[in-house]
Amino acid sequence: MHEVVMPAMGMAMSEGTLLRWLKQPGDAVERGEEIAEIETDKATAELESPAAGVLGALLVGEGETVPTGALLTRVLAPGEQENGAAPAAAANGGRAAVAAAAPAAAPAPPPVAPVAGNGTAPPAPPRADAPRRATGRPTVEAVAAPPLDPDRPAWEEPRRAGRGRRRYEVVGANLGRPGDDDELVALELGANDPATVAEWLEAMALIRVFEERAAPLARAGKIPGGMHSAAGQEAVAIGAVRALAPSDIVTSTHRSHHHSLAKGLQPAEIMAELYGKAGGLLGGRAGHLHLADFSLGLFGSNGIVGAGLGIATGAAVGAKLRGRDQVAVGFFGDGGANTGRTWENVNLAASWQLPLIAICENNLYAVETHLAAAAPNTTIADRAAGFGLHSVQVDGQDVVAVHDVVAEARERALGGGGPTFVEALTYRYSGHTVDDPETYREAGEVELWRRARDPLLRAARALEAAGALEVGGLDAVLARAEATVAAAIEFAESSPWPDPATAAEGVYGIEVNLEGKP
Ligand SMILES: Cc1ncc(C[n+]2csc(CCOP(=O)(O)OP(=O)(O)O)c2C)c(N)n1
Repeated sequence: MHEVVMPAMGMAMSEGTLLRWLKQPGDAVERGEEIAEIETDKATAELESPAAGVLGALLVGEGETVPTGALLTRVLAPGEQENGAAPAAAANGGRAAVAAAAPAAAPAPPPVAPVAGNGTAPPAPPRADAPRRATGRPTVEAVAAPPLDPDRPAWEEPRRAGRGRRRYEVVGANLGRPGDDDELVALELGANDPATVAEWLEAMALIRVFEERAAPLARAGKIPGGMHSAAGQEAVAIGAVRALAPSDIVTSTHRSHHHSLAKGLQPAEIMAELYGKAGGLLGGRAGHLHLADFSLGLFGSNGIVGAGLGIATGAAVGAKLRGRDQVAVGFFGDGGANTGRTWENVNLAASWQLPLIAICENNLYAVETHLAAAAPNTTIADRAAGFGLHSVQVDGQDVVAVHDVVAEARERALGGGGPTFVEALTYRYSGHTVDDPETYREAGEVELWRRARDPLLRAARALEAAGALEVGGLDAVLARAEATVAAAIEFAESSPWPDPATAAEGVYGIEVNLEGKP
């Protein structure tokens, strides 16, 4: 017989909480197999069986805090009885055993909920009687992996998040991939003023029209160097940036127009920049991979996947060292979330409690690779939670939900509560670039998202219901955006080409003698 006690995981640890039993009395266990989750004031950990055998009575209930050294259960040899052991109540200072040793008397297993993730319903709300974690983080909830359906491609199957625990917050309804019969659902305005949300709709419409009018110009070669359209992802950019102060820092990705427009760049200066014209934001030298305006707090789009988050982390270090009321937001994609540097930054931000908001736009694809083909745990917010920072999975097609999550994250950061990780479930309507033949998506997939999840339609529907937009008023909103984008294209067309004599200007940080003369 082997006794399992609450371990002392540090010199200062005097007690620990038993969060959840992973095994029940009578269950066969292997040596090293996890039998319970425990929590100290510093960490959550799995408790392993000290030997192979059969689990005895559970002497401590879920959610109970006991001193280190307190007997939790025993591992018995097959056929061995617990009768000869010291009475459990005496061993634990009068606490009664919580379950009998016989399997028939074991408590019913906790209810299961579907795992949250793309393509499934969000987990059921936490059980009312579930133990609260001492740290105030989200309640631990049991989830179960659904059975795999051999007739469906592997990547369509939602994956189990973590080890059956939900360590992140879920915000918003209608998350992830729509079902075939899903209908569009208006978003909830919550405490937000309808007039404010109406402005967000105008801003999202501008992004949509900008992308849709720029795409054929890129295909026609007017915009050189390709183009990554963010059509479909407008709510992530507008929801997030509208929750920031103008002085907050934003870093973008290769898919950069929505972030840049949200942060205040003008459509005409972006369009002329994409054309490579002198009237562009950076004189036609930057293109869409280097859109930056430090005066707006836009610290650049970036051609290196995942690199923008590092710049945002640096900005967050700067804000903290200077004691500024400022946060930094780093956007990246699900592909970016599969790079090591992303997690180095998340870990650093969590360790140093930086005012960083890391926003992963999970649009399901990195070029042609579906997320599930690249990572077994497709719930990126769950991965992030393992780094010990507040992590949220939000409906990225709901501008209000994104706004509210980022506003709360900003408040948390400025209050000294450290960084937040946000996984926004979204979708790109275009291919990876606008020239992408898109052979990797199922027929009808894009239409399904447009019909059932479109962020503009969902906002418009809510505003109509609130009386802040006349029924069918989205057409007028889009018409205004069309006029603005048409003027931007006209500006880009009529802008001169950069003077070749200025080609080296702005390229070097120090003066360089290009002619090689002394
Ligand atoms: C470090 C690095 N690796 C690979 C690439 C090539 N590349 C450009 S975009 C991209 C996919 C990025 O996917 P994701 O981060 O999900 O963003 P999305 O394109 O979906 O917005 C890749 C692999 C790159 N630019 N940088």
